[in-house]
Amino acid sequence: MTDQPKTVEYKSATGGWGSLRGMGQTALSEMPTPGVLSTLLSQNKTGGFMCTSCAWGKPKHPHAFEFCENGAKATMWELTSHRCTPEFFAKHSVTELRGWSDHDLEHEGRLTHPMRYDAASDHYVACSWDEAFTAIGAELKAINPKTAIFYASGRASLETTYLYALFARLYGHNNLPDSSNMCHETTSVTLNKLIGSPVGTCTLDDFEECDAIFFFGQNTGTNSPRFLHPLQKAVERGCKIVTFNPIREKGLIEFISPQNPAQMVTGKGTPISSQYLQVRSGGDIAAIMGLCKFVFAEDERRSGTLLDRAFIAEHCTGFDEFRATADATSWERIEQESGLSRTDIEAAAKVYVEAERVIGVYGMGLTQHVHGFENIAMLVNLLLMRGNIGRPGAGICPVRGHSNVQGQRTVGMSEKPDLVPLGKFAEQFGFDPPRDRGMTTVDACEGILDNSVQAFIGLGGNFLRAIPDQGRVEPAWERMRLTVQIATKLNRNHLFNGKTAYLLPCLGRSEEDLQAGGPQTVTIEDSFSHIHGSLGHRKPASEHLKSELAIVAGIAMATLPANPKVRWADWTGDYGLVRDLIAETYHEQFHDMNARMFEPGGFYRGNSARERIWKTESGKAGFTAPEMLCATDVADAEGRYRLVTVRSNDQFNTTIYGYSDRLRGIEGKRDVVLINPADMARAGLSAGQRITLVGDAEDGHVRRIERLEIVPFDLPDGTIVGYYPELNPLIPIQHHDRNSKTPASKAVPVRIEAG
Ligand SMILES: Nc1nc2c(c(=O)[nH]1)N[C@H]1C(S)=C(S)[C@@H](COP(=O)(O)OP(=O)(O)OC[C@H]3O[C@@H](n4cnc5c(=O)[nH]c(N)nc54)[C@H](O)[C@@H]3O)O[C@H]1N2
Ligand SMILES: Nc1nc2c(c(=O)[nH]1)N[C@H]1C(S)=C(S)[C@@H](COP(=O)(O)OP(=O)(O)OC[C@H]3O[C@@H](n4cnc5c(=O)[nH]c(N)nc54)[C@H](O)[C@@H]3O)O[C@H]1N2
Ligand SMILES: [Mo]
Repeated sequence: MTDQPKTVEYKSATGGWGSLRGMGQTALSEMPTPGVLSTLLSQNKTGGFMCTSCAWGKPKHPHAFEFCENGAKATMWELTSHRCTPEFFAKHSVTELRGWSDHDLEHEGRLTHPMRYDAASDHYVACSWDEAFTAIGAELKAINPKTAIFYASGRASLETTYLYALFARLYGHNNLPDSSNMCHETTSVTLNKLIGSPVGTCTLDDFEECDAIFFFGQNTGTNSPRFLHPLQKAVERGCKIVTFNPIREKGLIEFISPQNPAQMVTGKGTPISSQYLQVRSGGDIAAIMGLCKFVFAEDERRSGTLLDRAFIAEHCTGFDEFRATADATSWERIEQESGLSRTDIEAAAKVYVEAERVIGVYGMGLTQHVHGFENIAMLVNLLLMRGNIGRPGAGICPVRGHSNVQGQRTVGMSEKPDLVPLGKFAEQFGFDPPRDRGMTTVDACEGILDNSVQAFIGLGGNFLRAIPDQGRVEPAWERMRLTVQIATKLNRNHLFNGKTAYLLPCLGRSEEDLQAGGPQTVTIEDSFSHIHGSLGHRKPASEHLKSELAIVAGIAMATLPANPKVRWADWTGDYGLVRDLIAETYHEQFHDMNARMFEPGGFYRGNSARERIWKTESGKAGFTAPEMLCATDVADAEGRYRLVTVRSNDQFNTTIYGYSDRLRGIEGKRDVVLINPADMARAGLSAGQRITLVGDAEDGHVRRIERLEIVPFDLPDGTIVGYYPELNPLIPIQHHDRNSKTPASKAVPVRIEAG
């Protein structure tokens, strides 16, 4: 082959001066209000406010700067000096704003007034809070509660979320999907079934004791950069990190700590992964099967001393079936499905075998697949073989997304009634909660498409932009009777409105929340089940804002009949009363919540699986014998690619801070498709060429995105990459994890057409 195009990449390490420049660019663009530095210095520290970016743990002994490039961007984005006012909405019609990019919409700044959508003029107009609450209450009273969706994007506090879910149940439904339904719901369902805990078993301390970390499909450098510090420390004390990811993500290759002057000056960072395996998207079941096969073989060679047989006998079910499946799986198929060589997989497995304590880390690369359940189940298998769950320095560690997404599920934000203490709610609030299963995100989309959903309330987020099959759901959205969005900034979802529609502006977490009882604290739960108090100190962006809790209470009061046990006004005045309610409902985990919420490092609500108490049906931890080796159910075919949708280093989900994906070497654009040079040659494509991506699900729906630029990139054959949310219209709604219904945003079947 002649003249293969050079693949694009970032030449420096993660962190370093690049990350400081990244923060500087956001500061220039947002011109944050004065005092932002002191806010940043209190970020993620006891008595300060908890970052609204990712859910990574907050250590007991924080760094001077306990924030990262992307946490700083999130804070500056919230504390922008730009304002999106009624005058702005008078100038621009809603239809006109649909032509704006995600970045430009949010860049208008903080929403300042409650707004009502006026269909006659196609403009948002300012209204009073009273008007909004009364109109929303009247609409909710007029419809069947089972046709309403109460969505939450995982930021709102434990207090607000607890009341929001209570409101839904008092009103009459369990339709409580949250962003977790597009994210780690695969984790909640899989881990709950297999180890009896819907969340990970590790805490931050485990990273100080582990000998090896196996990393699957989580982009640390961009999505949880504070995790780079414990990883760096682990490597420095000899821990081995083995990574499985189709993309060579910079953060997992080399890190320069901005807190380390020597590294900053020399530009020499710490190598992170000792081995990096570029698995095909959807190839992890096969790859982990290969790891397990090697462990079995090695166990035989060592006369049965390698597996933790005592642990397996006492604590596990399904081992023999799993072993039989592993034995029956050929290396040939493993190599074909994973795209990795047996030699490389065996070298990785040697690290597992030599390590006394192993942690398995993962993110969206495992959860967002049609067989996401089996992806995670295979990682559980690998860990269980040597008793790597439920002892110090070992465990399973899903890296959560939104800063309180895990906590929202903990305090009742769930469509699955069996996961919620409904009996306790009944007793505390004197009512009969609905017991039927509510809608997930996918169910909600289907209900909007078939017109059975009448109302949608969004407690934050950008639902319509984050879901799959956006091109189909957008036109159906406007058939709803009522849509309500509680938000800090304008986004695309706000431009699609039901017959009655309100946009309600709320305080951000960094802002002072002053209520009748004085300034209020809120709480959040991090990825490690630690609960932290968060106190905002900044002056609110507008005097017309209300807190999320006050908005939820306002709508609830306008909707529900009076009930002496349900004291919305008192709760709004003093969030401590809500924490007392949480402590009463979830006594074991949240007792004395008010007293404990400012414990350094947060208070731990515990995890039974960590103690090897398995709250599963069998009372044991489960091995799984997967029926397939490939995490997608769309067969390979000539010209069909597996599209992976990912985040850049310059976005938080649908919030696009800017157009610099520095860590992948892509600057100034997001309308790209990354593809490897060999695939380019086979398809006759050249760098810079504009192509069309076409959905290839063969379900009768046309899905196309035009004018995407081809960028040569180091990737496995057949795996191509593009950005979320721009490519969401290509994802079929039925392309979701079979067990949890988490949309499969990875390994989406597509074809490439010229032009
Ligand atoms: N700055 C910033 N931080 C964030 C977010 C953000 O948008 N910006 N979002 C937050 C949220 S809500 C979430 S859920 C998390 C998401 O954080 P991640 O879990 O890191 O999610 P993605 O950005 O989707 O990246 C998925 C990774 O999986 C890899 N991958 C894709 N397919 C496969 C596969 O089949 N197998 C394997 N092994 N790997 C695969 C991709 O190459 C990529 O590195 O981050 C949170 N933190
Ligand atoms: N193709 C593809 N699709 C995906 C994913 C993917 O990897 N690929 N990832 C999925 C994942 S993991 C997730 S979590 C979802 C994310 O889906 P969402 O959580 O729904 O989306 P966000 O982009 O986080 O929401 C951004 C909006 O939240 C509002 N907001 C910001 N701060 C606050 C606040 O403090 N309070 C309130 N009330 N509002 C606030 C702002 O108006 C902002 O525009 O997307 C999913 N969709
Ligand atoms: Mo997420």
